[in-house]
Order: sequence, then structure tokens, then C-alpha cells
Amino acid sequence: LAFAAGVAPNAAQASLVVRPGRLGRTVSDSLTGFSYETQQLENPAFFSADNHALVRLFRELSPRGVLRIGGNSSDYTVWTAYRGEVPTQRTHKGGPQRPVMLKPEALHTLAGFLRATGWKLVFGVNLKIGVPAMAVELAQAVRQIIGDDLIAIQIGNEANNYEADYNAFDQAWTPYAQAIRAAGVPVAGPDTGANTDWVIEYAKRHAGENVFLSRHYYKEAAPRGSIADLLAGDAAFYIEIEQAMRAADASHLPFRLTEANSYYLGGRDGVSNVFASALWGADFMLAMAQRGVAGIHFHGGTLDSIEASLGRTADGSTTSTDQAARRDAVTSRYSAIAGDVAFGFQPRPLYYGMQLAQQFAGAQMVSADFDVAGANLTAYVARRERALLIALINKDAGRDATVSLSGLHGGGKGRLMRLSAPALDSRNGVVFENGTDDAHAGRSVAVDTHGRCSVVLPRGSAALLHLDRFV
Ligand code: BDP
Repeated sequence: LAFAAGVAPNAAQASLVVRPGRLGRTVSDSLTGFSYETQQLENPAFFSADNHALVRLFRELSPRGVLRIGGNSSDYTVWTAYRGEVPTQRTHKGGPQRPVMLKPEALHTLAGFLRATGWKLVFGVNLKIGVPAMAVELAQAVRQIIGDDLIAIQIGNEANNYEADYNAFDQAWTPYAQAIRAAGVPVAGPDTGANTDWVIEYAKRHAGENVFLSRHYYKEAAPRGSIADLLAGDAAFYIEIEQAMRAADASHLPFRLTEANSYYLGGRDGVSNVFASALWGADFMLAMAQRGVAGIHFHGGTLDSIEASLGRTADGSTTSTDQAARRDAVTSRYSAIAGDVAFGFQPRPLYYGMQLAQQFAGAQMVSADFDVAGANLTAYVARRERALLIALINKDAGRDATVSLSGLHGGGKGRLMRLSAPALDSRNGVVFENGTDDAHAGRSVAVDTHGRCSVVLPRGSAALLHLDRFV
């Protein structure tokens, strides 16, 4: 690693001036989220209190996360307890190869999973196939079985892909929403794929009867994408988010990215599933949190569930007898957690990036002036009671950085926890030093009497500085 070998001669001399008096947004407690296909529920053992490995990975990530169930497959799901007519479904193109069969048992095990993890639920019902009566029955069953762990029902997944415009969506959506709310079940939306104007229009028309506003985010479609492209960020999207947040603030509603990840169509191999995705994920979550987004739900799950949602067949076959390689092979490329019930589960690089960002949950953002000296660096500062948190992310593939921090009066001693891996394209060997044992506890950092300290940040790595007695 570069920091072991010394700082490279072209290192960026960056400086971060913290402005403790200038407070920003309070970061939501439920910043961390996941999104899975409804098809994932076809195996009731997946989201189950008995699936200890997955329960642990969720809990260790966040004590108050939110799981969103939806995706393309939610629009093709048949609720098996529904006795009415379901139209013959057009399959293969733009949807699963067969309708998803959702059984009551899967909701019961899901309820146990949520209790075991402390996570809450956002659940999507059909709009595309146009069976409101089934959507209402399913929404009622979810509410009854999940209870207060249900935050809201969403109606239709990315309706911008199949409704002509916002008005057409609104017309199709309104009878569903009225019936679901009349049954006493909370509703959120519009869960659009990419239309911020839909979010703004929806807020105008439905704010009073909604729990939160939502849309999705992906940078682009796979197989496009590269490590350089991902780490370049997405300035245009940040501006859109500010527009969505103005609508959310005006209507006093939280705004959530109910589905997000690097590259849609299943993710980009060698980008979505390597260490670069951890740096991207941490930076993306914190950039969103700083702008007031209440939750980011990273989409993922098993390969068959994602491929089926795209109308494709999964080839998760592997000849490897290595358990870790098998878990990887059965999982979609962008998923933060790899594995399934048969092979067990393990974190992917993105998981560690989410862990870093999750440290900010519940804290209040603080302003800072960051001179990045021409390198691809980002920084986020927040305070929680007397503690100050500083995330430093070096997304530059070519330059190490030395960051001189100031404005840390009263900072005293702190702990520096690094997020690193052998290289940006590493699939394994990712470490986030947030543990308590000596080998994983990071190192201590001293702030001088002028409120200054300095952190060396190797190319392609991040660090979290935690000062616990900041006044
Ligand atoms: C989103 C869909 C989801 C897909 C994902 C993808 O909601 O069901 O799995 O794209 O293309 O638009 O990877």
C-alpha cells in the first residue's frame, strides 16, 4: 500500500477547513437501505429470521435500515391468496420469464427477518399489469403480517418505462392509491426510474396523502461503465437531487432513493463488484445525505432474481468448489451482499463503503471548505453530540493526497479508520477498520493545540476520522 511505502512525489497537498459553526442537514437514522426484487421472496427461507448469516450482515450494517421489496418483478407478481382474475402476462420482453408467485408464507418469514434485524419495510405492488384489486389485497396482507414495520406501499416500479407521461401515470395510479389508503395502508411514491419532474409533480398533487417521495438512480446501463467513469461522480444528478429536495422540503416529506446502484442491467463486472464500488458507494451515500436524502436503497440479490427481472436467464454456474466463489457466482454483479440460502452469504466491496457512510446516520452535517489541489477527493463532516466525524475519500486512481485539516479546536485525540483494499479493481481483501480489536481498530490521531492535524490518504482509499471530544 502507498501509505506504507511513503507518499508519492505527485501527491496532492489538500486542505480541509472545518466550519463547526455552520451546521447542515441532520442525516436520517435510516440512511442505509437495500432493495431486492419481489422475486427474491419466492424462496421464503431467504428473508427469514432463520437465515442467520443474512440477519447478521443487515444488523451489522445498520440497526435501523430499510428494506425495499420491488423492482421489475413487483409489477409481474401474482399474490397466490388472490382469487380474482389475473391477465395472461406478456413475458420475456421487459419483464420476468414467468409471473412471480408470492405466497403468504414468504410474508410471514419476512416479518420475522425484519424483527430479527430491526429493519423496516417498503413494499411494491403491481401497476403495470393493471390489477388494482390484487394490489389492494396484497397491500392489506403486507400491512397485517408485517405490522408497524411496514413504512409504506409503493405502486408500480419505474412506471416512466411504461406510462406515456406523468398524467397517464397519475390516472392509472390514483385508483390504486385511493383503494390502498382506504384500507388503512400508507402509500409512498412515485418510485420513478429517473424522472425528477415526476417527483415534483407528484409532490404537488399527493403530498398530503403520502409518507415519502421516491425515485431511483443508476449511473448508466451495463455493459457501459468503467472504474474511471464511476469514480468521476455524477454532478448533473446532484443538481437534480437538489431540485427533488426542494419539492420534498416544501411538502415536509422525506425523499428516498428507493432503488439505486452503479450500472443497471445487472451491474458491470469488474466495476460494480470491485473495491472502486466501495469508494463510489460511500461517496454517493454521503453526497446524498448532505443534500438531505433520507435513504439510499442499493439494489441487489441473487443473479436469477435480477436476470429474471430483466427477462433474461441467469447463468450463475461455476465449476469452483470454493464456497466464496460459488456465492459470488450466484449473485448479481452490483449486489452489496453475495450468496444465497444454499451457499451462505458474504459481503462484497460495496458493503464496506456503505458501512463507512452509515457512521453518519443520525449525525448533523457541518460545513467545510475543501481545497482538493486538483485531485479527485471528497470530504464530509458531521457532528453527533460531542463527536466530530470526518470522511475523506480519495477517488483518484493516480494521486495520493495529504490532507491538512484545521478548525478542529478542542478536537484532542481521535481515531482514524481506513477503508482500503490492494487495488481499485480488487474483488477481495477490502478492510474497513471499524472493529474494536487491535488489528481492526484503526490508529489514534492527535489534533494539535491550533486545532490542526494531517492525514495521508493513498490513491484509491478512504478514511474516517472520529474525534470524540469535540466541543
Ligand atoms: C431497474 C429495475 C430492476 C432491475 C434493474 C437493472 O427496477 O428490477 O433489476 O433496473 O436493470 O430499473 O439492473
